[in-house]
Formats: sequence, structure tokens, C-alpha cells
Amino acid sequence: MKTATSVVAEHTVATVCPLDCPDSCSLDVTVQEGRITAIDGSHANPITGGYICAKVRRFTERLYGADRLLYPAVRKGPKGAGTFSRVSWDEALSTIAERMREARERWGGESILPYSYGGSNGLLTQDTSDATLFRRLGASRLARTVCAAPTGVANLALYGKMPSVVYQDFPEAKLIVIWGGNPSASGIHLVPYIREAQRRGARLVVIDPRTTPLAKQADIHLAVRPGTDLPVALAVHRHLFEDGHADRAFLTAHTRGAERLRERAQPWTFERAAAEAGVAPDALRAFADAYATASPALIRCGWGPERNRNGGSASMAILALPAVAGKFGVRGGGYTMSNSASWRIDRTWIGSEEPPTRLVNMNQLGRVLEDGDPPVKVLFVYNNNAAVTTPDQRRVLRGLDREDLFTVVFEQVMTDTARYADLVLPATTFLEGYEIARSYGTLSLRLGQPVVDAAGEARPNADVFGELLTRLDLRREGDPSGELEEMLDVLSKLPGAAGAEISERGAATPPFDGRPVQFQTVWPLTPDRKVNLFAEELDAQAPAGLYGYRPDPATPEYPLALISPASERTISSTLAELPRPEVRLLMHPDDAGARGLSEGDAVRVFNTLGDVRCTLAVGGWITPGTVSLPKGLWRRHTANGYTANALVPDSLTDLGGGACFNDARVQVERDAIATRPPGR
Ligand SMILES: Nc1nc2c(c(=O)[nH]1)N[C@H]1C(S)=C(S)[C@@H](COP(=O)(O)OP(=O)(O)OC[C@H]3O[C@@H](n4cnc5c(=O)[nH]c(N)nc54)[C@H](O)[C@@H]3O)O[C@H]1N2
Ligand SMILES: Nc1nc2c(c(=O)[nH]1)N[C@H]1C(S)=C(S)[C@@H](COP(=O)(O)OP(=O)(O)OC[C@H]3O[C@@H](n4cnc5c(=O)[nH]c(N)nc54)[C@H](O)[C@@H]3O)O[C@H]1N2
Ligand code: SF4
Ligand SMILES: [Mo]
Repeated sequence: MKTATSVVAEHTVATVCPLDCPDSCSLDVTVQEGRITAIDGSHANPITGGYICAKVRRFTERLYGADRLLYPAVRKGPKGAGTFSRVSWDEALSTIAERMREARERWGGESILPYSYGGSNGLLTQDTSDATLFRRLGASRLARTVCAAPTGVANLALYGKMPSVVYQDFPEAKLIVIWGGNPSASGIHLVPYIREAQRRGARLVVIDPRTTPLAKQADIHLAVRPGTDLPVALAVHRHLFEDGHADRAFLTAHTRGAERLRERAQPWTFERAAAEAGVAPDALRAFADAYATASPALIRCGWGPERNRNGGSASMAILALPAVAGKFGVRGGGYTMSNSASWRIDRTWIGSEEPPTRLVNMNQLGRVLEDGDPPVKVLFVYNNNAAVTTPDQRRVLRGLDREDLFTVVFEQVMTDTARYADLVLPATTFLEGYEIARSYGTLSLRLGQPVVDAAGEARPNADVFGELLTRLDLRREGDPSGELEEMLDVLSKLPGAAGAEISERGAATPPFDGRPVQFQTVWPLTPDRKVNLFAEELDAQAPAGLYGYRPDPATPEYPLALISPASERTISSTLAELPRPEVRLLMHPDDAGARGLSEGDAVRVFNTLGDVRCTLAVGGWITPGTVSLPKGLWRRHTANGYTANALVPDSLTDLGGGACFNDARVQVERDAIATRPPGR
């Protein structure tokens, strides 16, 4: 029985999860005496349905954990060692301002490189005062290409990023194709809608080198070799055109370039594409037939197909299928890609008054740190953990190790990147500040609000970049100052009534009733409102032409394709500091047998770029010839402190300058060091 003394004042605050995940969950956060005691899903966003993922339920372990950064600090000891001593904010900010001034005077503004990606992924913590600061400084610009660049180019070229099918309409489909996506880990709230469709009789196709949880339940699973989606999709196009399944009326009325696409698909017979992808031609034919004849048919394109040399053309070919097959115009038909553009929020004004400067592709960070001209002298990392999430990790670490580089890392926890900082700044989390969270899975735009006070001296991005604007004499009249003003400024720039609605009730009314139907309520946003099946400018950009296939980079020395997909433990590398079971490289039994390896062995995964030492898991749920390590590992998770990115080349995708994470080709052997007897 509760007595008066045992009742501790407890209250619940409603907010939203802004992390880089398509679901954008609405949260109920329980607070007791100024500390968060529980985080759970609410029903404010119907998609959340009262539950959230296990990792964000554990977010308090990050908030109050030993890795949390509480004070600004300067490096003591060698770079990478992670030894720091506390300084005041005033001292930290004046040091940064001084170093930036110095670099700009001596080496030019472009010697300053801001480096950031999603972080809290909302509209407030990036592309606001940070962008203003770096543009006015004349710093190098960053091409944010580590994710979604190829799919973004494809979706823009084909459809002008037309809004796409949301989770709620998946149950309307009679055929669902999950193409290189694993929502069971990377967007868990989609899964019940797929199951509902299956209950209603829909067929499920999964195209993935791994037997993902959904692949296990699929009617057809094409376990393709990574990087071969382009031939697979082109073989389906060929079939549609050749066997009378192409929707001629739709093609004439709503598309251009169909003939060029047909020509490029022509060489890809089922047999040839299947051989390239390592699947049975009959299975590929069965998929093509099922797709041609089902309605509504829905393709959910994930981010697996984009992360290789053919990623742009592959995404184009996949997303073009519903146009050629005539799958639009019905609820539950068409495609799903990122919906982040669906709110039509224009942020191109940011820094547009400043002259353009050098554009650095973020996937080549190591390269620019080593060989940049002008050299990078000040690196300012925020919303990102480059030391583990960027290709060619060894080169990135060599760059971060440069004694003449002044690195600032603005972070929530002591990440592997923060360990390389000359100066670390503590950042608030989404539970300690405001955020405007825009979903890219469904259509939701919600306000996140501070639930508790900031830990230690942590400060929000807006405050820190705003303060630097002042200290560098770059502040102009009308610039918002501090987090609250910045938020009001962002709200005032949102289209239509969105800003007012968010101020009033914390959420904006989604466009198209939140459930767009492609070619019924939403149409392509291309200049001529048609689907552009063959963008000439992309044909000129792609090294092998648009829809041109570049062969597998495997060699006899490095025959295995290494992939590193999203795991349920982290969001990219966020939350990787939490305890987890031992990390293992997954390998098919045939590949293990051929190397005399078995479950639990210490192995060395290597190529010319580097090696990763870890433990082996053997299982049939990955296709032979492909091995897998989780995305988002920290250096502490492997025996030698390297992650999958130590094996990933910094080459770029055919379109969009994207990362080729899944073009890593490797060999695996027993780890001679680890198996040496102790005391060597
Ligand atoms: N739990 C969790 N959720 C996340 C994230 C996370 O790290 N953890 N990350 C978030 C972010 S940043 C993103 S971008 C999304 C990504 O979400 P997803 O679209 O699911 O992307 P990935 O996990 O990269 O890969 C998806 C699937 O593609 C397969 N795959 C790999 N290479 C290929 C290929 O060449 N072809 C095909 N057909 N399949 C391939 C992989 O085996 C994997 O099952 O998830 C977001 N959600
Ligand atoms: N091998 C391999 N590597 C990959 C991928 C892969 O599939 N394979 N996937 C790639 C993909 S899809 C993505 S999106 C990238 C993501 O790579 P990153 O952009 O590095 O993402 P995270 O690892 O989540 O790191 C984000 C950091 O931002 C910090 N942060 C969050 N909110 C704030 C804030 O408000 N202020 C400040 N100052 N900091 C904040 C977090 O604490 C976290 O450490 O990783 C890529 N890396
Ligand atoms: S990470 Fe995704 S599933 Fe987890 S709480 Fe956030 S939005 Fe929801
Ligand atoms: Mo991503």
C-alpha cells in the first residue's frame, strides 16, 4: 500500500524522438525529481501506437552515463587518447574564435571545415545558426552525402521527390516489395502494417543478401549479391516492356524517356541478371511476373541498394518500376522512399547571400584532411561521429591525428571522434532542448521540448553557434540569438500554417491528409510534371552512363562482399556506448567451411585498406560470398579498434557522390594473433 511518504512527485512530458529513424515516435517521458526515469511511446503519433524501440527506451543510460560530456575541455596528452582537462565555456569559445580567425587570415576561410550529418536530425539543430556561421566565415562547404545521396538524386530526377506511400497505406497493397531495407531494425513501426497486408492476403517480396526477419516470411526472397540491384531491376523492366506488361497509356501521358530506359534494359535477360546477382533465374522471373500482375503493388526502396558503385542507377531503376508497370493511381500502389521533402520546407536561403566556397564531399574526409588544398586547419565536428561512420577509417584517423590540425568536437558523449578533439564541447540531447522533428517515413512534423535541465554545462547547438557568430563579429541584424529565438525563427519560416500549428499544439497538420496517393492526390514535382525516366544530365554524370552497370570489384584475393547494415542496437553510431553482446562477423557456412572456420573463432577480416579483428558467427541467413558486420560500431567493439569502415573504400557512387559502404571486398582468415597462447 502506498503511504504518503513513498509518493514521489512524478510527471510525464510529451515530446518526440528526432533521431535519424523514419518513425519519428511520439514519446511520453516520466520525470521524477528532475531526472528522467522512463521513456516510452505515446499515441500522439498514431504510427507510434504506444511503443518504441529498445534502444531509445534506454536513452537515460546515455543521459546519465559515464560517457556523457558535461563540461568543455581541452586535450591533455596525445590525440585519440581521450584525456582532457576542464575549461570554462568562455575560455573554450574564445579559443575557437581565435583559432578560426587565425586560420582564415593565414590560410583562407576554406581552411575551416565544418563536418556534420544527422545528429538529432531535426530542423533546429542543423542548417540554422551553424550554417549562417560557417557561410559567413567563408568556410569550406560540406556535401552531406554519407546517406541518401543516390536515392535522393534518383527520387528528385524521376519524380521531383513526389510524396510517397506512408505506413498506414501498406495494408492496402496486394504485393509489397521490400527492396534493400530492413524495417525490423531500421523502422520498426512499419512492420505491423506489412503483417496486416499479409493477413489480408498480400504477397511479400524481399530483395536482400541477408535473410532478414521479413525475408523469412516472404513469398519470394531474392538473396542478391550486394551491388547487383541494377541488373535485377533492369531485367524486370525488360520483362515489362517485352511481354506487354508496360503501361503504354501511362507512359505516353505521364512520362518521358521510356524508350531510352527500354534500350538500356534490353541486354538484361533474366538469365544474365540472375547470374550477376547470384539468384535463380526462375525466382527472378517469378518476382517479375508477380509484380507485373498485382495491384495495388508497392515498392519500399530502402537504403541498401544505394551504398555501392551502382547505387544511383540502381535506385533510379527500382523507383522507375511503378511508372513503367502502371502501378500508380491507387491507394497502396506506387513507391515509398524518404518523405522528408514532402513538407516542402525550403532551406535554400541559408547562406545563399555568401559566395560559394570549396565543396568537400564528406565521404572523402580522410583524403581532404591529408591532401586538401588549401589544407584543413580547423575541423569543427558536430552532429556526427566521423571516426567510425566515414569510409576509409584508417585514413580518417590519420587525418584526425595531424598535430597541426585544430579539431573541435561538439558532442553529447565521449565518442571516438571526440577523443581526437583538441577541444570538446558538451551538447544537449533532444530531451534537454527544443527540436522540430520531421519524419522521413510518414508525414509528421512535431515539436520536441526540453523534458529536464541540461546535464552539467551542456548547451544546445543554437546557443553555441550563435555565440560564435557574436565572438567572430559576424552577427547581423535580425539574426536569432539563442535556442528559443532560433526555434521561433524556424517556425516562422515553415510553409503555410505549420509554424502556427506547432506553436499551438505541438504538431502540424500533414499535407494530403497525411496519406498521399501517388497520381491521385500527389503528382510529380518535376519541371514538366512528368516522370523523367531518362535524365540526360545524369546520363552524362554517371561513369557508365545512366542505368550503366559497373561490375563487382571483387578480386581472387578479396572475394567476399562486406556489408554493414543498420542494427537494432544503435542509430548509426548513436547509443553504441551502451553495453551490448559481443559483436560478430556473420558468414555463410559454405564460406566458413572453405576457410576451415567455425562459430566463435577469432578472425581477421582484411583487404588492402586495413583489417578488423573480431569473432565469427556462422549462419545460413546471409548469402554465400557476402559477410556482414553491424553498422555504427565504436572502436571498443573489435579486438583491434577498427570497424567495417576500415575496409570501405572512399570511392563514390555513380550518382550523387554517395558512400560505397557495401563495395568493401575482403578476405577472412583465422586471427593468428588472437589464437597465439597467452604470454607470447
Ligand atoms: N535501429 C536502427 N535504425 C536505423 C538506423 C540504425 O543504424 N539503427 N539507421 C537509420 C538510418 S541513418 C538509415 S539511412 C536507415 C537505413 O535503413 P535501411 O534501409 O534498412 O538500410 P540498411 O540497414 O543500410 O540496409 C538495409 C538492408 O539492405 C541490405 N543490403 C545491403 N546491401 C544491399 C544491396 O546491394 N542490395 C540490396 N537489395 N540489399 C542490400 C542489408 O542486408 C539490409 O538488410 O535506417 C535508420 N534507422
Ligand atoms: N560502414 C557503414 N558506415 C555507415 C553506414 C553504413 O551503412 N555502413 N551508414 C551511414 C549512414 S546511413 C549514416 S546516416 C551515417 C551517420 O553517421 P553520423 O552522422 O556520424 O551519425 P551518428 O553515428 O549517429 O553520430 C551522430 C552524433 O551526433 C551527436 N548529436 C546528436 N544530437 C546532437 C546535437 O543536437 N548537437 C550536437 N552537437 N551533437 C549531436 C550524437 O551524440 C552522435 O554522436 O553513418 C554512415 N556510416
Ligand atoms: S529511434 Fe525510431 S523507433 Fe526508436 S523511438 Fe526513435 S523514432 Fe521511435
Ligand atoms: Mo542514414
